[in-house]
Amino acid sequence: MLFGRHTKNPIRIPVKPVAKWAYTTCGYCSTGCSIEVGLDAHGHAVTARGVADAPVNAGKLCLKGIFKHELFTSANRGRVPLTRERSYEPFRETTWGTALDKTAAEIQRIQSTYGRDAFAVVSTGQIMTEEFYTLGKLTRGVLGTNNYDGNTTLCMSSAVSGYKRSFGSDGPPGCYDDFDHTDCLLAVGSNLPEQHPVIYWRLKEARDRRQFPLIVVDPRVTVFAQMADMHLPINPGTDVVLLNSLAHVILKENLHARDYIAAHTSGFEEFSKLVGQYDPTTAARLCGIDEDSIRNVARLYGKAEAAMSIWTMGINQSTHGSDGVVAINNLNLVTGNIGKPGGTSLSITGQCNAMGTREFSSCSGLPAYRALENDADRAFMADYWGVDEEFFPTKRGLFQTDIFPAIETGQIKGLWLIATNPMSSMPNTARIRKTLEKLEFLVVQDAYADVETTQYAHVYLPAALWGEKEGVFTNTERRVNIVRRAVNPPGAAKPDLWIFNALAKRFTKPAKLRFPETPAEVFEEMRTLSNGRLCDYSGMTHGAIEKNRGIQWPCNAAHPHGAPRLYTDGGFQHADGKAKLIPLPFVDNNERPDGHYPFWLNSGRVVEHWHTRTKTGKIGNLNKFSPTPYMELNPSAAERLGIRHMEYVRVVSRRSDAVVMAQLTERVAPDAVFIPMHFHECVNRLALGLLDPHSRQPAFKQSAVRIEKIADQKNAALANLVARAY
Ligand SMILES: Nc1nc2c(c(=O)[nH]1)N[C@H]1C(S)=C(S)[C@@H](COP(=O)(O)OP(=O)(O)OC[C@H]3O[C@@H](n4cnc5c(=O)[nH]c(N)nc54)[C@H](O)[C@@H]3O)O[C@H]1N2
Ligand SMILES: Nc1nc2c(c(=O)[nH]1)N[C@H]1C(S)=C(S)[C@@H](COP(=O)(O)OP(=O)(O)OC[C@H]3O[C@@H](n4cnc5c(=O)[nH]c(N)nc54)[C@H](O)[C@@H]3O)O[C@H]1N2
Ligand code: SF4
Ligand SMILES: [Mo]
Repeated sequence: MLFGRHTKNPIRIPVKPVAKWAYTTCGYCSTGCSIEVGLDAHGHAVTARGVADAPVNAGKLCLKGIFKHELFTSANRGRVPLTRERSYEPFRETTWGTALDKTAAEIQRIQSTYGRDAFAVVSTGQIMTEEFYTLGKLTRGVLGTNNYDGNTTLCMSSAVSGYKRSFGSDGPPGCYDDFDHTDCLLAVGSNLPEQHPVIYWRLKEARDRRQFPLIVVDPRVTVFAQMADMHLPINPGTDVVLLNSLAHVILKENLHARDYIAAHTSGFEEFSKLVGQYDPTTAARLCGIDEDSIRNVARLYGKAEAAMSIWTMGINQSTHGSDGVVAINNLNLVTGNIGKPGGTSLSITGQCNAMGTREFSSCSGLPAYRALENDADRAFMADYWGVDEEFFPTKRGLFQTDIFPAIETGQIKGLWLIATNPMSSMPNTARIRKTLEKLEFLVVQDAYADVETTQYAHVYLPAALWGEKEGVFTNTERRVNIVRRAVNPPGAAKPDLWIFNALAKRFTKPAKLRFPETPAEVFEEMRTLSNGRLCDYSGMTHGAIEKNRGIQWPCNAAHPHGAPRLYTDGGFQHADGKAKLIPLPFVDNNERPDGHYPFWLNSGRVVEHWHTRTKTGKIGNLNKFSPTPYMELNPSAAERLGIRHMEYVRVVSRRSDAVVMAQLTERVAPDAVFIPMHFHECVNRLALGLLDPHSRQPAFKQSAVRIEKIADQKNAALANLVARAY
């Protein structure tokens, strides 16, 4: 097909002969777009398209989705299992039998020598729910280690913790359709147009139709902030102060929903006493938003017929991450904005299946939001799986961010990493490197053989990717959608479900405990055991999910087509059926800029890349738009330091240093810089990552750095190359 000029250098789009379309759900972000992969007559993936009748994306895809099928043939996919005795020796290619026998033997050796909890499992938000459920069964029911967590501790754990504290359970109560009903939208610490482009498209369409006010709270002038009616450039890490102050004004000016508060919440008195201290004048000094703007936003929110809040990592990744979520819930509870069209607290989820792990992986509890701390829940699952109830711990074990220090101190000796790359994604990576060196045994299960963690692995297990296997993902709005197998995995790579099952066979286990082989059989178990729970899948099947292009839980006899919202009747999951209003005193405990380290270091994402770039770094059409580790720096600060646009600079924190290219932009304040998280040996060498006390999530977005000019730009360019070599 020819476009534009037809004679000189015409644009040619090759014809892609599609013989068959395979239905899938995108495996990058949690928007949950339906994608069809186009296969040619030989079964090769040649193109992709958005599914026109899908309720989430109505045919739209962002650029990551458009090029996602290129992953199947991308460089350095793992094709064969690898082993070695010591982590400084070269790997040897081996068979699945040998690799799995060795893994099982090492797990048994470590557990029998040092105790069951000395072997830890850290997984992800990026495999299928059937795989999560099976891994949970293996870990809780067979291995019996309580040190089992996922990278969701870097991502959603503040949202989970905040939902549990406020409503008595995890589970985002709203949906994308709420944009079409709201009269005011507050977006806190979220850059929707870059990180969830198709959710942003839904929001923009709704605003084009109904012109409701959009307020964006972010220290940075993001694309989203530029699209807003009002941008509140908050001081880093002080959102709780702003949110307390909004509640202060709402109560003071009598804009709160008295009847709703009386009928459906507890704790109002202590809550109102605490927010009484956060008058706009006092709050303005702490959070940097002037008092008139605070009053303005509070009035807009309080007077709106329906108002909603969305948030992402600007809230979750903070030392007050869980409190920030609770503060948002408080605001919506006092204004009666939970469970009604356009009135909600909607956490925008990160990874494609961060929701699925929360629902079924047993990481922090037991399947279908069951708790280890609850006797009846333990008894139910013990009976359902056919394991001894005493085998389950009675409270959750270490979070991911506490597992690494426990390796450092020698309490944990072996580690299994599944679809996560902590050598790049954890704060203070130099320390993580040292930590991994200490392990007696590390097994890495990843779709890419070049993932950094393999440098310290004793066994590498090559996994199939999205589209090479089947199963379901749950998106931000609780919609369960399905991925069908489009192509075969490369070489000997296997679906994670197959790997978990094959490993389970190598352990002695109770006679009744079964490990079904197909995703459909596993789904059947999940469906049955979720019956009657908040995340009720009992009315779903794989077939119905595909037919409807996703179904929102709860889906059961009462809601045969799924339900768009939770808590519509004002009943919550705490024992008294009420939601809790929780007072949130603000404690200022971040590492702050000072004379030695005068800049706030902020980090996050760009639209083209996915996390540690194991995937997007290898897709030409994505990588070429953002190939270089860079830093946003305000031109006035640059002038003071004598730094020119596109010069390489050295950024130094109390942990380590990194070389980045300076991009001069007013997007960041004169005392702040922003570095994308995507590059190895870059921003996470610098980040401190203080932990939230409730969720143990790191404050990736608040540390202090200084900037040094580099005289030798040629050498600096080489140092910068190291970070993008992967
Ligand atoms: N293109 C792309 N999309 C993705 C991902 C990806 O890697 N690439 N990853 C997915 C995942 S797992 C996640 S978790 C989401 C993350 O999605 P987002 O949270 O939207 O993305 P981030 O860029 O991490 O951070 C959002 C904003 O938080 C702001 N922020 C920093 N400090 C503060 C603060 O103190 N207060 C407030 N209010 N804001 C602050 C930052 O300036 C930044 O603009 O994106 C998902 N989507
Ligand atoms: N400084 C800073 N650091 C951050 C953040 C930040 O904003 N700033 N954000 C944090 C957040 S929100 C997140 S979610 C984390 C993400 O951190 P990570 O999870 O460590 O990053 P990914 O690159 O997504 O790693 C996923 C790995 O899984 C592999 N993989 C993909 N699909 C499959 C599969 O189906 N099976 C298997 N076995 N492997 C697969 C990929 O190849 C990749 O190596 O980073 C955190 N780190
Ligand atoms: S918005 Fe998210 S789910 Fe949709 S195509 Fe882009 S990366 Fe995939
Ligand atoms: Mo995330």
